[in-house]
Amino acid sequence: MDFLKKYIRIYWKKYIIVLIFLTLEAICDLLQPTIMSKIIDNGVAAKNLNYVFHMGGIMLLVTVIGAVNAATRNIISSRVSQKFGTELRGDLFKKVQSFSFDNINKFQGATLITRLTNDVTQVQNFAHGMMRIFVKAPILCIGSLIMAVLLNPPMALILIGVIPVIFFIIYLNVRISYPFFVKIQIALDKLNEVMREYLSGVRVVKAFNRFAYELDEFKISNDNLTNASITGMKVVSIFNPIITLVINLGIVVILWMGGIKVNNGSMQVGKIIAFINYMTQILFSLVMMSHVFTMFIRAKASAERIGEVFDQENSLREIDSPADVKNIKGKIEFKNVDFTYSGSLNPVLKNISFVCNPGEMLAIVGSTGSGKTSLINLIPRFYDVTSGELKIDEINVNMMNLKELRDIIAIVPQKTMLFSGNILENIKWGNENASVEEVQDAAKIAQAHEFIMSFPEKYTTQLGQGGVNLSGGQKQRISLARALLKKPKILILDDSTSAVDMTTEGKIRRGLKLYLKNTTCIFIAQRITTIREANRIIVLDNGMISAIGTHEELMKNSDIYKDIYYSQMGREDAEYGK
Ligand code: TTP
Ligand code: MG
Repeated sequence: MDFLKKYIRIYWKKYIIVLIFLTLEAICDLLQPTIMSKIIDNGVAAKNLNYVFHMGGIMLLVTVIGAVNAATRNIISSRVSQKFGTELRGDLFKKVQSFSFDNINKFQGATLITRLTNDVTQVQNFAHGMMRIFVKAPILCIGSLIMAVLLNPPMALILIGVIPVIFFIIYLNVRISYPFFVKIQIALDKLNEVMREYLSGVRVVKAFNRFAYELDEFKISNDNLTNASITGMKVVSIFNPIITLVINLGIVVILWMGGIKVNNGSMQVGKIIAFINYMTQILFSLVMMSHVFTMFIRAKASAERIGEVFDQENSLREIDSPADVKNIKGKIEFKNVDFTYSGSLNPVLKNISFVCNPGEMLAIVGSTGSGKTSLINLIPRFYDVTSGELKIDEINVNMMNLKELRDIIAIVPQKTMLFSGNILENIKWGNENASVEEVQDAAKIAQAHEFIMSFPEKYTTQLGQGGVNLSGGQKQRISLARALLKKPKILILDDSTSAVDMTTEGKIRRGLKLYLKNTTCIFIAQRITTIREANRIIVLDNGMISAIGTHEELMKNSDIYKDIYYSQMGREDAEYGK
């Protein structure tokens, strides 16, 4: 949990200030019962009204000082803990942003989100708790004990008998209930997971009428959470009354012994009341300490989960003095590249070697799962090659600065991803400083301009999360416009017109040809009409290059390519009546 050191360095001074306030607050609390006993014994019992007023004034003053202290301390501690939480969340988010795909894949499902939210809150709560009760409780406990001894040493013996018993009960309570609280946390995690999965897949759930199944899943998780919570609460509900019982027994003993002492004149009533007050303060502080302890255990588990994120070493190493990429022309070279996803045994790409010259248009075809997406993901270093070399203009991509490398590449991913905001903002991801004309030009090439203009709000049309209010083909075209606006040296299209009709695709192709004059373009496509436009075509089969060449060459010497061609042309001939 080294990551906490940073925040300790930042906040220790404020923490000390809080501690001073806390100590003053505790001292005020400790003085009150004694002052009260004096009022009762020397004022009320002796019928000395002046004394009552005088001491009453002092008591009021002590209370006011205590309250002012508490308020100030509360303001500081709330601010500090909130700031700490904000900073911790921010740092975590930054760390997660620096993650490679490999790193992210290691954290399954929603756990990164839970860590960023719930876990940070747990640690933050503990930090706040430390500034509220952590030091005050021991001071109150020990202080009350000292005050009680000063009041009447023989009676203080009762406390010395009662406190260890309470200590022991609290210890048992924590020991027995802690595992249940861990279970509650796990059940909660699971419930979140089911809920999130349902919400993200709600369309499919509805389409397949899987409500009953989802309901069952939810019911199981929900019941688990209920059971764990009930058992946890049961333990707490047994122990809390036992603690109260013990303390009340103590009070009974004090009253009994006190009664005898008052009767024989060796002790005054006020002192007994003060004594009981100190006893309850001790109880209160012990219970507080047990709360802090539970909070500590939960925060510790959370801090460990957060620490795991911070400890993740980025699987993409960056070198200290990266090569200059300013004059990159866009030649791409794969040299004996093998690639295996981490955690998997089978290589996805085997011995891939090819060169794509600057300005060339290279197509990749192959059946689903043949490794096309995996191959192009290596170019912007979404993943690192397992062995072999991947060079751009004779420079190994590992020698480049990641940001600079990704600046020269634009990619239209297979799975379109748009973000909340309007269309203009989404396209401008490609280039924040682009003018409206440039955005429109890019949209025109991507054949998006027309449909965007048909919306009532045109380019300022708001997109729902992930662009839910657009059709698949519309999303793809906006995603393409976004990449084109970047004016990259290397453009990568992963099946990015698969949801666009053939006529529109033809238009996009013609626009791209003009646009791409000085741009290297690698694209993956399924339709032969699209592929044959490329300067060269790679036929990928089961992670290996089975053939490479122009359309004409492949028609002569690649059986796989011929198969693809005939299977489609038959269909397209029919469609076009050729
Ligand atoms: P892909 O490279 O995704 O195959 P593809 O792009 O050729 O297929 P499609 O036409 O359907 O888009 O996958 C190749 C293999 O790698 C496949 O067996 C799944 C596996 N794989 C992973 O294990 N992890 C990943 O993140 C990806 C993308 C693929
Ligand atoms: Mg793919």
